[in-house]
Amino acid sequence: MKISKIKAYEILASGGYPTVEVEVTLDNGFTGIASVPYGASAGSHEATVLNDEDQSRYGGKGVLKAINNIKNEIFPAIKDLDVEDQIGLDKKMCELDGTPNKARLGGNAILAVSLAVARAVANAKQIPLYRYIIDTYNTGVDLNKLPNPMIVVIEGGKHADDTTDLQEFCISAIGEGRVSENIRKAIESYHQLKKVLKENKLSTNVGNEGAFAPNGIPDNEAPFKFIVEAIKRAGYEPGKDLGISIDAAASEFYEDGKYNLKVENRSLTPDELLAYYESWLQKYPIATLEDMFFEDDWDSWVKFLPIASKYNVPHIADDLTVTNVERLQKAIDLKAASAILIKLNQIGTLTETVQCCMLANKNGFMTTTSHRGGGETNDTAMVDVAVAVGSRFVKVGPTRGERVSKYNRLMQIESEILGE
Ligand code: 2PG
Ligand code: MG
Repeated sequence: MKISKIKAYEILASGGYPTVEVEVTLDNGFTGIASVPYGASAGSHEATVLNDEDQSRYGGKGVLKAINNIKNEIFPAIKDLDVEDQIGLDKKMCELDGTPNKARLGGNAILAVSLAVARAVANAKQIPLYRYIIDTYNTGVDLNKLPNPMIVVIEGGKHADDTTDLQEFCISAIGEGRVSENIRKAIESYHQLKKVLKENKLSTNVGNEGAFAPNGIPDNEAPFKFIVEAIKRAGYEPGKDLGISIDAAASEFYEDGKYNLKVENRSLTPDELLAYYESWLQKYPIATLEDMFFEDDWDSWVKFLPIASKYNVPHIADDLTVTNVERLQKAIDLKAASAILIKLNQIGTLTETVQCCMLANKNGFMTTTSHRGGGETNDTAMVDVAVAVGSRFVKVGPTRGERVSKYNRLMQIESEILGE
């Protein structure tokens, strides 16, 4: 099978700026469509999102350069390749780009093609995308254990104004049972959270990811209390059925060796912040922690891991590792983290994403596959990847079409696997 045609064009992502969508047609007539998201609090080591920088269109955020790169460079370079060799095809695009972070052709251009090709081949074989990924990379996953929801319910940081310094507070399903039931439990708790916030005279407007962004919140600790209350009111047991996951996205409030907690009007040293975090671990049913320190503050990551581990809580690396096997290997060697967040567009090809997950699995690092906060699309490939590599969680917001499409895909996969 070879590619006979590639269409590439701009579509709008949920943040209101354009992103790349690609439709690949194979010589047997089968097609695959894919689009890519972008982050709001993107790590500095991520693959490049190539924007036009033409101020006359979308404030410089158009993606026509990336689209032209697909048409004029990528398509000619891959059109004679065997599309069933996804690994070779992704490698070819990386070589063609020639930079360590896909800065020349754009990570957005390369990833859209990588995923659209995989979809087209899966369609040609008449198998679901997750099945194609399992077969292509021999992931050896146990499909009896599907990823559980990690639902963002309160957001702050770069995702919303005048609320917590920490970027995300999530409800994670930690009990056994069907994924669709676990989604229900977490979402019912989210509905209760709305009432709890209102009773506390806090706004229930939502942020980038469809989670509540309560203005006037007193400190970064308050969300824990509200979420515990919400889980109980929904009729579930905090710490048993559902736990709390947080993503500090600490790079966003780090400056010159200090962590500035604006909402609390204080600036903490890494050691003071670490002690603050430990007090939360003692008090609240925390399921996972993510990016609790700045993306290059390796010392604090290393110091913090034994503390998180003492409470059996995985510390997930996101901006620290950016779905990149080299940075993941460093985190493994230094014992800086115990889990990794997976975002396809941080690295820019399907193959590199799956290879990163395989390295994580081999080293006992739990994976959580995640949406993006800046602009998401209705593409659900991240869920198929999560299923195919055996991620423990998928992290996605609770409302808005581009978010619920991910949970809906997960429930569809569950139903398909159960033969319903
Ligand atoms: C994160 C993500 C997703 P962004 O930090 O985990 O929630 O945010 O896409 O803005 O980097
Ligand atoms: Mg993060």
